[in-house]
Amino acid sequence: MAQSAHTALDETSVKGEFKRVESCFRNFIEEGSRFEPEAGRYHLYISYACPWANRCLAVLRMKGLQDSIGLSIVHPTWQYTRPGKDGHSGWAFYDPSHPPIANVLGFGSFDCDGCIVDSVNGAKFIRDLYEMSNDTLGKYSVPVLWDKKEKCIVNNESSEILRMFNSKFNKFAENPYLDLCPESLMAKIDEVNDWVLPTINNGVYRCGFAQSQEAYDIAVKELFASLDRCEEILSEQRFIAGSVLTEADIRLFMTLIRFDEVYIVYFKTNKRAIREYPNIREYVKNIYQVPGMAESINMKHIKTHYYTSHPKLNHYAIIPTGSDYWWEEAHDRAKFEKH
Ligand SMILES: N[C@@H](CCC(=O)N[C@@H](CS)C(=O)NCC(=O)O)C(=O)O
Repeated sequence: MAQSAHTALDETSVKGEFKRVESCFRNFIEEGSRFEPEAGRYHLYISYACPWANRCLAVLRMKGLQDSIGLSIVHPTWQYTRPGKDGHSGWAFYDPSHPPIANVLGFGSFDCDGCIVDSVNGAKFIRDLYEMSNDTLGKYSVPVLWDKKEKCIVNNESSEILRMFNSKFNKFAENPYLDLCPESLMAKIDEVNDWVLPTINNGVYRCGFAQSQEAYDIAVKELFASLDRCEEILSEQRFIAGSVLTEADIRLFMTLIRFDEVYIVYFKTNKRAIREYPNIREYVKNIYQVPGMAESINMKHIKTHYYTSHPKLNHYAIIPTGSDYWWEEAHDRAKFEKH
């Protein structure tokens, strides 16, 4: 049955726990399949703010796929998508020269720098793309990987888009030999993802979107137990799945880089800051400084999105100051390399 338009804030259990619903478009780009890897055929829709979409952008840039896969970037502040028809608010497109916009209650003024409009479909909202693809779930999330040939969403699950970008477009990639999922490390990568996803990547959302003290208490305990586990692992090896950079690092990093600026305040994850973990701190700097990453991170969009998009959580859309950008400083992680 088709569900009505909603957002992640509506995905809670009777106990007040945040229960993320699975993505629904799950086709794969594969040689010889309906969706062939072709240069110029696919388009990626992202928000710089969204950690899931940001993974895809980072890997697109790291692999050097900018000339083969198109890109659109939404405004960080959610807007009403069907004003007067339903109360849904979500991702919207603006030209960078468009005057600043307010949150849905009319508070604040947020410019459109860094946005890229939808040159493929001329959509005004991410919701439009889902409706063009006969969506029935009613949740209009990013990332979206779009097929220009069949005019539909191929996939909206970041973990799968990441794997496609890593291996399916090597014919067109500037860095075809960069492999973030080497066969020899696959079991380890999957094992790390298995605890990082529920307790860290989604763990921060389970803290922030909890609607009961009990649900929050469980989530925050699991989150900090996993951060301690990361700190321990990273005291012994350079990257989270071993001695080389993998997909597991990109996935973990996207939560860590948002932590001190957003989650500590907004999602109440204030037991300890990331910059206070000696090894994780250096690790975050290291990943931020790998080629292709820094230009994929837009802290202004990140902060603007969270603090201005959910009036229930931050009515007046005031954005806290935050710290200096410590992740741009030199790191010590090369100490793990054998000389
Ligand atoms: N499982 C999805 C999750 C994506 C997701 O939750 N995206 C959020 C932004 S961080 C979104 O677009 N939410 C829209 C909404 O809640 O309405 C993935 O990893 O791709």
